[in-house]
Formats: sequence, structure tokens, C-alpha cells
Amino acid sequence: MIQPSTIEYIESQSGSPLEFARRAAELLGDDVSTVTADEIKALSIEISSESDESESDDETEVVDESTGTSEPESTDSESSDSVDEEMSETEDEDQSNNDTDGAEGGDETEQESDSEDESDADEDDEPEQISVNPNPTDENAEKVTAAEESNRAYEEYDSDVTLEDIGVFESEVPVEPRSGEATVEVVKDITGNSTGTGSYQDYATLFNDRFDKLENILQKRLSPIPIKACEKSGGNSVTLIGRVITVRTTKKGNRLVVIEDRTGEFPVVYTDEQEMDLTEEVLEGEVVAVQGEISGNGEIMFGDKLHFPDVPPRNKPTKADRPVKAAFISDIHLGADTFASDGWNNFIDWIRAEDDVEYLFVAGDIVEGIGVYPGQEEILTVMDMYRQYELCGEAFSMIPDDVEVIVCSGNHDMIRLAEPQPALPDKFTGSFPDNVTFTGNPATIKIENDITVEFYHGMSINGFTDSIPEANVDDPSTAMRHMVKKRHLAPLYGYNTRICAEEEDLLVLEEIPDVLHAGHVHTFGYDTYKGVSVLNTGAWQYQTDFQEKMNIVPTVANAAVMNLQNFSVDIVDFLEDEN
Ligand code: D5M
Ligand code: FE
Ligand code: ZN
Repeated sequence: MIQPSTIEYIESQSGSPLEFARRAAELLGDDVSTVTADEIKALSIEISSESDESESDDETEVVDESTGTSEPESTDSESSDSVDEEMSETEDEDQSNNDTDGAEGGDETEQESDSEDESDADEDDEPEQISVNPNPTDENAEKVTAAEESNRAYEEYDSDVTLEDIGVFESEVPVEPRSGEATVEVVKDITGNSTGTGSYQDYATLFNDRFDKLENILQKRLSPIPIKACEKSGGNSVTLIGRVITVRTTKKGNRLVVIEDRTGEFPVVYTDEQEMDLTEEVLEGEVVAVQGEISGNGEIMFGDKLHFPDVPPRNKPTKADRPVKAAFISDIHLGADTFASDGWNNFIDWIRAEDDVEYLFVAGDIVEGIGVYPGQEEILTVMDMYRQYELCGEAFSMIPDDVEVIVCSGNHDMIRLAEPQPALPDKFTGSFPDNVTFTGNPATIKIENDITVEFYHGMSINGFTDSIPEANVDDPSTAMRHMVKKRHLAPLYGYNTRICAEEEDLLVLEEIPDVLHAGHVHTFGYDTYKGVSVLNTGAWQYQTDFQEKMNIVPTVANAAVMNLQNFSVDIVDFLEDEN
């Protein structure tokens, strides 16, 4: 019997159909090296029919083809029509701003033209149906070839692969003892608390919770009226708070933002250049406040101002009262042939000697995983996911045991892809030492009693960099500062980021963190935004073919080392001697 969590996991991963089936076989306890094409097919059918069942209980859902996640139809908004009428325009989607078209992906990916617009990365990321052969007339020929090829890779693989085989060596550097005073408390994490069933109602609950939490922040400095009251407020200047359901440039070159609250939805048009620039930062799904004059007929607002929830300008981080440092790294990708073992060995030597480093944060993708994208087996040095984690645990055992190590889940990890992601299950963590705490993604962590670290793998960053002009992948802090400004880690729905509808929106930054740490994009970025240190810490993986195609130049084997007494950050390059 396939467990729902297994189906959820298989569905959530993108990769080749064969790899789906293989992983399914592994999860079900079958021997992957002997699994036959027919078994794969049978398994595929079983999986797809079970997963169909799990999705069929709600007719109002649509499947987002770019992500494989289901979503309620309600979030799409056509209310822009009325605005265009008001502004004597005819609707012409093709001529609207391309940037915002991208941002609309979550709700419009059913359109064929959209999927053609998708980048290579999106195509690579697309989950495929578990159906081994797309051509039923030529079934066996095609299946056997694919199976044979993959089987060969598995047969040639040595299942006893050791750390030394992948270039990781025992450190000879003596361990310097630490104070033993480090404290870690996970204060917010989905792990063990997931209630989402994927139903329409769950999504409504999620978006309402997001609205309530962010409205609460905005209300502290603004006095909004409910949207419904706008019909009777013609000619008045008012403030509204709402979740953005559309943002785009109109044909006349103005900016249109449509928002909704619990009482209705409302279009706001910005013509003032300064505020129009600000609307370039607006993402669909986030909650903002708008201020402006309601038209005489009560149908539209002419916007003067736009406010993000943001953090107060005088916000100051909580500091440690003793000399202690935290190291931040991400994306180790152990098990890939591109894993930078040379840099990793240097890092281990360093942390053993560096006695003031008492915390190590690792923001996900600790292993390369299996079946994450089609053809990934070509670059695997460890072709068994249990073995990948076992070796990773052995590697982590070289870190001094009085360093508190905190690890969150990433998209290469063996856990559901939809955010919030739970922590890695125990079956993968057995070889890790006791000083390692596994958390979900995201998670809010308190260290040194009251320093707050918001810990996030960073899957939404690509959505930010594709949608906000000033945000770019070369310096991911340019995207992450907007997370702080929006008080939300992933407002865009269905745009490379899968969201699981939980009762509470754990992606809201309810509490102002002292540090926001992420990874995923494999590039390095550091900034302070209104007292919040935003950090993205690159990777331990050299450039892959996929990244070369995408023109991504990774920052390899760097750590950010933060002095928790004054929040100064040193960036340590563990390949410096090699370069
Ligand atoms: O991500 C490795 C790199 O690939 C990182 O730079 C982000 C980029 N990436 C991953 N998925 C996507 C999508 N869907 N679009 C654009 N760029 C992407 P990793 O998580 O290690 O595979
Ligand atoms: Fe990664
Ligand atoms: Zn990643």
C-alpha cells in the first residue's frame, strides 16, 4: 500500500518518469536494480491512480501545469476589465508588461502561450506524469531502452561508496573546545504540524491567514476602511489594505494594482512616477496598503501612496552578550560529481580550530538527491539517497560536537517540495551526530536565547529576481531584502514555488528576524536592511551543465561568519589557496 506521504513526495518532485518510478520503487522497498519495465509501469499506474484519487475530492481545483500543484481558481482576477473600461482601454493581454506576465504564472499557466514563454529552467523543473512511455504504439521498445540505460548506471555504481571515494577525508586538525553555552530553540516550524489537505477551503484559509497577519502589521500605522465601503466613498481619500491579485502596466502606461480584502476587491491606478516605480516591486499574492482618492462613481482608486508591511526604520537587532560567532552555509550537494570536496575539507579543518564559532546554519540541499531533474543520474557519485545522507552524516561528524548545527530542508532533499517543507524524516538522519537539529523550511530559530534567525532554503528567490527590476540572482540579497520589506518569504503563488495550504501561513515574517538566511540560488549575497542581516551563502557545488546553460556562476565553498555581538560579517573563501 502506498502511503499518502509517499505519493505526495513523488508528485512533488520533478524529474524523469523513470526516476519517479525508481524512487517510488525505493520508497516502497523494492530492489531498484532489478525492477523491470513492467514493474515500473504497474507502479506508475498505481501511483497515478492513487494520486488522482487524492486530488479528486475537490472539483474547484485546477492543476498548475508549471508546478504540478493544485490551486483554487478564485485567485485569478479579471477585475482589471472594469478599470480598463474606466480608462477607455480595451483589454490586450499580449501588450501588457512582460515582467508582470511572468509574475502571473501561478494563475495563468493553463494557457499554452504561457508555457511556451517558460525558460529552460522552468521546463527542467516541470514535473512529468508518471507514464513511462509517451507513445503507446511503440511501448516496449522505448521503455526497455530507457530502463536499460538507467539500469546500466545503477549496475556500474558501487553501493559501498565511501567519503574518501568522493574526496572527503578525515580531518587531522585537533578540535578546539567551545564554551558549551550555545542554545537553540526552534520556535516556528511546520514539522509535525501539517494539516493541509489541498482542498479549496484550505487555500482560502491560508490566504485569509496571510491577510490577517499582514493587515495586523500595516494597521499599526494606518487607518484603513474595508473595500466594501469604497462604493459609498466616491470623492474621498481613503486607505485600503488588501492582498494583491493583479499588478500590471496598463496600455496607457499607468500601473494597475488590484487588491482584495475579506469584503471585496478593488482596482487602484497609479499615474505618479514615483509611486509607479514602487509598484514595480509589488508581487501578486502579497499584502499591501494603498492610499488615494476614490473616483466619483466609487469604482476605482487613483493611488497616491503604496505601503509595504516592512519593518520600522529604527529596528535594531538583538545582540549576544558574549563573544560568539555563527557560520552560515548552504547547498552542499553531497553525492554530485560537482560537489566541492576540496573546499569542504578546508571548511572542516577551519571549523575544528575556530573556537569562537558555536553555531553552524546550513540552509538546505545538503545532498544532491536523486531524480530531482531528468538525467541527474549522469552526475551522481552516490546513487542511493540513503547512502547520500549516511555519508553526509559521517561528514558532519567531523564538525566539533559542541557546535550547534541547524539544517533546514531544500528542494533536493527527500521531503515534499511544497512550502512550508517539513524537516527531513528520521529515516534519513540516523548517521548524523546529536548536535545536528533538522528543521522545516522555513523555520524560525532562536539562538543565544533571543537572537532570531529566519531560516529558509530560498526557492522563491527566482520569482523575486524575475519580477522585481532591482532584484538579481548575482546578488540574492537584492531579492531577500524585499522578503523583509513584504514581511513574506514567498508571496507569488505557483511561480516556481509550490505552496501547501496550511491553516497558518508560516511564510509570513510575523516576527522581525535579526538574520534572514537562505541559499538555493548558489550565489552569494549579504546586506543589512533596516537592521536585519540578509544572507545568501552560495554553494559547495561547482557549476553544473544546467547552470552553465542558465548563465549562473555559482559562488563555491564560501561561508558567512557572523560575530553575534556586533553583527559584523566575514566572508571566508575555502578555495582561496586553490585559486
Ligand atoms: O538550484 C541550483 C541553481 O539553479 C540555483 O542557481 C537556482 C537555479 N534554479 C533551480 N531551479 C530553478 C528554476 N525553476 N528556475 C530558475 N532557476 C532555477 P538547486 O536547487 O540546487 O537545483
Ligand atoms: Fe542547491
Ligand atoms: Zn535548491
